[in-house]
Amino acid sequence: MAAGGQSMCPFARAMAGGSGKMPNPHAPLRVPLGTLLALCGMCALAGGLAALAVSEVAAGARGAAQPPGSCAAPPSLLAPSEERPADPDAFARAFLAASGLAAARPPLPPGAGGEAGYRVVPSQLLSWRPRVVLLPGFLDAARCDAIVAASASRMHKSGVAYRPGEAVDPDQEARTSTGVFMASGEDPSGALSYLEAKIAAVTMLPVSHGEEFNVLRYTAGQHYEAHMDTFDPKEYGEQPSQRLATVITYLSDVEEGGETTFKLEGAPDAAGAGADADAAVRDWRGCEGDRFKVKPRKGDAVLFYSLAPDLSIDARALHGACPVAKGEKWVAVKWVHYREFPPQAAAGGGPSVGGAT
Ligand SMILES: O=C(O)CCC(=O)C(=O)O
Repeated sequence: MAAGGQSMCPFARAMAGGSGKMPNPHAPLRVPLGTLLALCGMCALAGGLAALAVSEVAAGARGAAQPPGSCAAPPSLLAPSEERPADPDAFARAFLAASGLAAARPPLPPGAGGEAGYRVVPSQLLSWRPRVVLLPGFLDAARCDAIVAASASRMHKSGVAYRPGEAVDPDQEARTSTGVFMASGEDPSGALSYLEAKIAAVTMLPVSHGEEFNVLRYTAGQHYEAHMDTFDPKEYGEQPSQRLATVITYLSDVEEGGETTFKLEGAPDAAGAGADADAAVRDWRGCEGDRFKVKPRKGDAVLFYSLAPDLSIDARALHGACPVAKGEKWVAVKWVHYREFPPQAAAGGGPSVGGAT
């Protein structure tokens, strides 16, 4: 029992060094992350979320906290009918309050442009080859719906990028979705601006490096063949910048199909080849077999990097959208460059990339 006769949450006990003392905010934090996550699970917060990256508490979280160490049932964080976080920000606040983390390790005074509190973004590292991270419950359902509503009347056939000299094919079948490019300010609900800021915070790539959102809708049978988000200078000519990271936010569930597939995932080298002959792509469109796929779930986001840390193209980032078998799929795609977008004249040229993939 803790000092006041109140039984302590196992999480809080660990934070206090296992002695049952209340946490000392100045004591070094000795809890390994794995233990922290396991104990957090005991406080019934994380539900089915696979892993946790800690980085936010909204300032309001501090006021809303249960006493650190108390293990009262947290507010329900999963919408029961949908089994997803009803509100990612409420999830973050409740996690921080119930865990005692903010009390044990109060946020430090931020620097210029920093945030006053912690940010909590659950994440699952899906792959290193290429680097792919799942962000479950990244966007709440209401904001997903608002983005769909803001874009629905503006959709037109999606385009693809052409190599210099290649003829534009208005009947191309490589990408059969409809879509629209939207600046965040074009969404009157503010949901796109919220999403844009959250993507920037998580990737640590500034908003100024991102293209406009490409909101896409796939109906049954529609797909996007495997492609790269980068523009290989050998095929497309010299580029002033490249898409470094892509964040695909799923705005709807899909009854069947519609997965984002990475056809060279796991290939041992960044050229996409290597020892595994099976890794070679023979079928650019198909999604059969046990290739690595990310299932669309409303509100989840998947972040992947198309460039290696040395900014060379990682061919393993080749990806596509499997045909929707049943239902409808909506996504908001954000491409983020290693230079500001559009690239400034001083950075070596005009905007010859972007607009379509
Ligand atoms: O819809 C998807 O899952 C992938 C979309 C995509 O790869 C793209 O638009 O570049």
